Amino acid sequence: MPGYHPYSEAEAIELARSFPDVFSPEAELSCREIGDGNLNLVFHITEPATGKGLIIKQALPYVKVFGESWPLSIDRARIEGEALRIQHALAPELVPQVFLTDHEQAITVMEDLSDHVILRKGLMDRTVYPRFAGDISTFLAQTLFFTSDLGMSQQEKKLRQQAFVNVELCQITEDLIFDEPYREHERNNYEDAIADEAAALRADGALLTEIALLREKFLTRGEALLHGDLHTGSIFALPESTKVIDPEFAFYGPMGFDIGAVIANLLLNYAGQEHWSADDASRKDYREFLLETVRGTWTQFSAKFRTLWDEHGQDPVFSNAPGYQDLYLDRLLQDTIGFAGAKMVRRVVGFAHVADLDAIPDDAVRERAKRLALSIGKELIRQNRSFRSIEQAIDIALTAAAR
Ligand code: SR1
Ligand code: MG
Repeated sequence: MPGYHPYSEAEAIELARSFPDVFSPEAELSCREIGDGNLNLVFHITEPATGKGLIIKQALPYVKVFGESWPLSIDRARIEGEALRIQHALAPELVPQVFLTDHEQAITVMEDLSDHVILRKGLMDRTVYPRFAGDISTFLAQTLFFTSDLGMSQQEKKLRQQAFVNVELCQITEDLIFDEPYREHERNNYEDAIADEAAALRADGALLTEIALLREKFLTRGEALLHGDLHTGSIFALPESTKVIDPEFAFYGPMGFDIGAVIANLLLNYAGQEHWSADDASRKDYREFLLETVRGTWTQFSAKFRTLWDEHGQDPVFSNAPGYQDLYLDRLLQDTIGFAGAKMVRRVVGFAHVADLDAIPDDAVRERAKRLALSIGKELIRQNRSFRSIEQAIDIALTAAAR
């Protein structure tokens, strides 16, 4: 990494000054390092006098939450910058604008979105996002369709796949989602209170087979350019706006992995609603909003994806084969459900968790919420290949919560 070094706040301010369209030359700027994810530095530079701001994100050469003994390629910053540009072109209202990428310093300079809230926090505060299902389904349909063999030149797609070979970040997913939770591993992380659940995962042959099938799909199916880590910490939201950030895990993979990530994280928050008393009417209301958003994400995605296919399909064999589109969408729903389940399980017993569950202060309630998340996740995994409708996922969540 010749020349690379992690930036100080003073260096971030200096870089920000080279954006005269945002800051005037004499501006008083302030800077805060606000990175709360697992991997990167994120500087928020603002000019208090005008309220204008910029975000400067820099990849560290190791996993920040683990330490320098877990090295990680900074090439992920190049991948993130390129993915953001492609996704912004396909869904301009839903992805921030990138102003600069510097591959040597692993830096991406982008639009300030600090008026938005990280969706995970918004959901934990029980904010209702009426636009979210519509927005995220548009993001998913546009980015997945137009980067796939259905919606772009199949020759250009092969060339693009080369630019998105993301070996180390994919390995994180392969290990943390499709391997470690299903065996004893030093990186697994669960409370003693649910050790029985972790042991049961390791002994559940039918579940292990489904995980093997999902792992195989993740490893081998280069269907579209994925975001690759589309959890609710990778989304900024307001009730009237949605912005998808952080595609450093981008690679060519199975479409259902992105759709499943959204659904999994809505359902993790659904399980986290145990925090509120069962007598609290707003717990029921908020869960209804979450399930409606799960339903809307899939139904609106599939309708938009079909329309794009009908209007912009590039492959006459695919477009002219009777029933092929239906079979494709059926299989995509099944993949989505399987990946959603795997993503729920890993957030309870694997290395990296979610605050929707971990931040519940009461031990007994937190344990109940984690058991609920596991029960929904396992059922999604078990049943994924027999799914015909998103309503089955809603029924699984309702039944598990009623127990
Ligand atoms: C080692 S990184 C842990 C997790 O953080 C990222 O956001 C991904 O979800 C990854 O699995
Ligand atoms: Mg991230």
